[in-house]
Amino acid sequence: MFFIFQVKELFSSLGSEYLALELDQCDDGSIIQEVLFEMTGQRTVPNVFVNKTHVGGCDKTFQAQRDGTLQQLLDNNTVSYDYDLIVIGGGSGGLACSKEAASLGKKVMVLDYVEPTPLGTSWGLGGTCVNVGCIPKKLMHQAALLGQALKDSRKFGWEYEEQVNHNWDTMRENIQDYIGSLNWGYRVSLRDKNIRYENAYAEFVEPHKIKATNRKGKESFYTAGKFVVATGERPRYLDIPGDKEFCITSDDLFSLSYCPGKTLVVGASYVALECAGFLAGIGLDVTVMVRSIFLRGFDQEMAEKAGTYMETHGVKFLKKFVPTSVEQLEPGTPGRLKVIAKSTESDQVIEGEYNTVLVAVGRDSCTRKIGLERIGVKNKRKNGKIPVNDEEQTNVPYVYAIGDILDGKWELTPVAIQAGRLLARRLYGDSNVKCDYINVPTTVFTPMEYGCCGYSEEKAIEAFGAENLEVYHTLFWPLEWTVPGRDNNQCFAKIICNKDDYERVVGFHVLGPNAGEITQGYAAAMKCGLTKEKLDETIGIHPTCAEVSSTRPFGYQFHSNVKTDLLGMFVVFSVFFFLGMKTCQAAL
Ligand code: FAD
Ligand code: NA7
Repeated sequence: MFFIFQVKELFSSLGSEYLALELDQCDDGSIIQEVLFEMTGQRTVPNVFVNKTHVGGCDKTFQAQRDGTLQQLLDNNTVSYDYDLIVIGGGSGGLACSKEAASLGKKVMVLDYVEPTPLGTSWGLGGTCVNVGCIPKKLMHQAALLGQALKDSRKFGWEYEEQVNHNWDTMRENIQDYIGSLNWGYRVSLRDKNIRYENAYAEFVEPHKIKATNRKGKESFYTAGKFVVATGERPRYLDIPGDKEFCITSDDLFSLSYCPGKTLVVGASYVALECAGFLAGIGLDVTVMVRSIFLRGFDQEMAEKAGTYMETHGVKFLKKFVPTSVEQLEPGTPGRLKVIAKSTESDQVIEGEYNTVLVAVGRDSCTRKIGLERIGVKNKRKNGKIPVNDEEQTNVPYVYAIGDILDGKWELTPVAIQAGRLLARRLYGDSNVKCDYINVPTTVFTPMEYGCCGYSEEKAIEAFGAENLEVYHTLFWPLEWTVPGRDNNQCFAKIICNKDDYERVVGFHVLGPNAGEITQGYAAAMKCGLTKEKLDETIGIHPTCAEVSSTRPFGYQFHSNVKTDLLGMFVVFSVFFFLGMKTCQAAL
């Protein structure tokens, strides 16, 4: 009975209709059993047929499900679908997957719909990265870097009399124009590939079928053999009085029609720190309210240094506080807001006045209102994330998921793109290459950029044990910073090596200018199995920051004066002796 139950459960979860003939309840059950034995050589139940093809008992049915043949048999049903593939979500992952599937000759539809923020902000095709993520963020970071470059330029001989000011409207308009051109480009590329694009909200209504509701509320229904869910995430709110009425999120910031003025940023992860960094960089008065630590999940030594650099460069921090209410004192663009916050460690209550409050306290997966439960796709109750196997397949075999909504995977554009492309190639090409989620590089674009690949020191200790790790680190001074006299001994790099495995580099971390450009190269080397020895053998490019680990081995400092070198080394050595887990091969 248990096996029969299991098989029924399987077909239910696949959303497949089935007919169950209970032999013990049929008058001629024993005759049918004999006929089945003659036909299939199997007398036991369940005895499963799909579209007239014999599959077998419970084990064989589950085996067929695992190797995909069950799905093929189900797909061979005479049912014909409107599309081979429907992709829900036209962001980084969804666009990459749909374009690849179309290139492989499939009939594809993409649906993308942006629900406006509580303040009414909306945007075009392309998803988070292009509209309200990586692209505007990096461009505004660049605006801040240019401000710093202006300051440096006098030391390089540039003379100018006029007072230099930053104009928010000019920056926003030019960035939004560029984004508009990208939105247009995506639409054109979908059309060029004969992909049907609908600007409509999609939800599953029954197996293999979605409802699409457009901006005017018009409903249409479409079916497909396979579905890819790539609906991404949206900013979370604080759930305190006044947050949705008066606060903005990153979804509003980049197209804000006025300069935000004196700003409170709530949250301390990368979205929060990056936004705080560039707002301060363009000259605004910025405070960050930090509940506990900087950059949860990242290497904490690096995170602390990135935060400290911000602190010494004009960003204020309210540490160990959380807001409890936001009240409007005066409407306007910007208006005036009063924020009340309480300490996480004592009864202390504080209040402050700001023009803008930017909430960056995490993001929620857009998976709760898309009818997953109607077709049996499981998602995590806590965060809505969708668990998938190593082929991005959900528990319902014809439904796949990619990008930010995946459980336990990286929330990064290149990861979503890679997963989407490879998935389409596996489904419709003859590839079996899976997305490799290990050693994914990333960069936090704080004023001092932080690039990393592989394990943080904390995670490496958990994975390998402190006694099996060698951690090399160095402070460095970019050549370009010397003449303008910018901070010495602030840029920092470290590598974490597994002593048990030929000192293989399992973690790379760098804090300094162009950290993203540097980290990308190290990521490739780590993919090839980089070891400390190979790193030492590699000749650097001089004078660059990337040579930090090559021209001089880790533990050395360069372009710095002896006094601060010694001080830096003393600090490093103190940490080493205190914690008893780091090795620094220092020499001058
Ligand atoms: P998304 O790009 O979010 O696309 C999902 C799309 O689906 C959206 O357009 C959404 O509106 C739509 N949608 C949702 N539900 C439905 C539905 N039911 N029907 C139709 N359409 C729907 N990553 C980096 O790699 N580098 C960075 O520097 C970086 N910076 C970032 C900065 C910020 C401020 C933020 C918020 C994110 C940043 N990211 C960065 C992360 C990156 O943007 C995401 O990892 C990436 O966009 C995820 O792609 P996706 O395809 O999973 O989802
Ligand atoms: P994260 O990485 O989920 O971080 C959330 C941050 O917000 C973190 O610093 C939290 O502090 C803080 N937080 C969470 N809730 C609160 C409340 N109630 N009050 C104050 N502070 C709070 O979110 P991000 O938005 O930065 O990034 C999410 C992803 O989006 C990221 O991976 C990118 O790919 C894009 P904590 O450390 O928990 O104390």
